Amino acid sequence: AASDPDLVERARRAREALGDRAFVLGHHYQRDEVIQFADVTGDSFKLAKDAAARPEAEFIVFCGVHFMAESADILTGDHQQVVLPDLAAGCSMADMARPLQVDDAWTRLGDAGVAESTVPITYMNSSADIKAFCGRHGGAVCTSSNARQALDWAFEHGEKVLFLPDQHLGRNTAVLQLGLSLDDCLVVDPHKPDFGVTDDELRAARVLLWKGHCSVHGRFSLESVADVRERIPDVNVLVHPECKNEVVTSADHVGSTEYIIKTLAEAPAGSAWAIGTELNLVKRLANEHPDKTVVFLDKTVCFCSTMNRIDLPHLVWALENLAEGRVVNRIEVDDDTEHWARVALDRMLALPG
Ligand code: CIZ
Ligand code: SF4
Repeated sequence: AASDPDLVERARRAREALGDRAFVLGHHYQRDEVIQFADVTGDSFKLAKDAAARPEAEFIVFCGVHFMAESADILTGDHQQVVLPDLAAGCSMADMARPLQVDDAWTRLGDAGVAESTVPITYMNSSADIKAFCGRHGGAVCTSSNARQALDWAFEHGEKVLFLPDQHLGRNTAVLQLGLSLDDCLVVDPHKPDFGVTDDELRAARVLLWKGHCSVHGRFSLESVADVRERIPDVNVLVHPECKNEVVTSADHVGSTEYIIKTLAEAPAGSAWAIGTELNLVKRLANEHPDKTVVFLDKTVCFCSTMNRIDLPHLVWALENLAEGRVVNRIEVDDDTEHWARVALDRMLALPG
């Protein structure tokens, strides 16, 4: 549906009034009505770096979800205020790893005698608290583009990795990129007594996978792949590594959001692509590449519901308030958490390209 013209006009006016004092970031999974006002688009890590490169911007308006706004606050200067247009835009995956649960799991590893030899690695898609946990315990952050380098680094510093919070990215990286076996991986389930694992299993495993997943990417199945191959015989199946291992294994290509965008840009005219990632991005790619067949890798509609909470009315509300001098929905990470999360982020930034 086209955006309400009155709202578009109000957003334009407020944006103009703010000028260089504001910088609007749009995650690739955002709605078109929001993306049209983004000064820059990207995945969560690129956006946080883009914000840090704009020290003159007093207000960073983050059109994305909560953990991304936290990362932007961590990586930008103290004089820059990060605003999330709707505070209810969380991430179900990030919410699956709570600080107290992770502290308890660490105690559990200690009881089994393996905490000292374990390096915690958290995916960017986690709260600042979990990033700080990794910083405090000798670990690092990773993205879907550098998960392999992060695991290699972790195995130089310990015998085991605790991978948070996405079991699928952790498993896919360990098995498909490091050549470990599925049996080297052990799921740690915060909802089971003793985390669902025995001491012997903890001692034998190489990669401990926190039992979290993305509610969008976790939905694609082997049936989705078989079905699209039947409908479009020469289709290229391209999926994000947050998908289940069996889906990634049956796909033709796997990679981060930025990789998906680049692959489509380089694909020859006339080629056909079924994309296993968030629907707003897939629809935008289909519009941008009318010379190619671009379809969503599933028959059912699959937006990220929390990403979609940021809509034009919320963006207008945030921009108009900022333009009138009221800072609304500020996301601010406390100093101690910020320090340790920054330690974990800096370890990622030091990884070999
Ligand atoms: O921006 C990112 O890092 C990604 C891939 C986000 C997401 O929600 O999966
Ligand atoms: Fe979280 Fe998945 Fe939504 Fe990304 S797409 S914000 S990982 S629930």
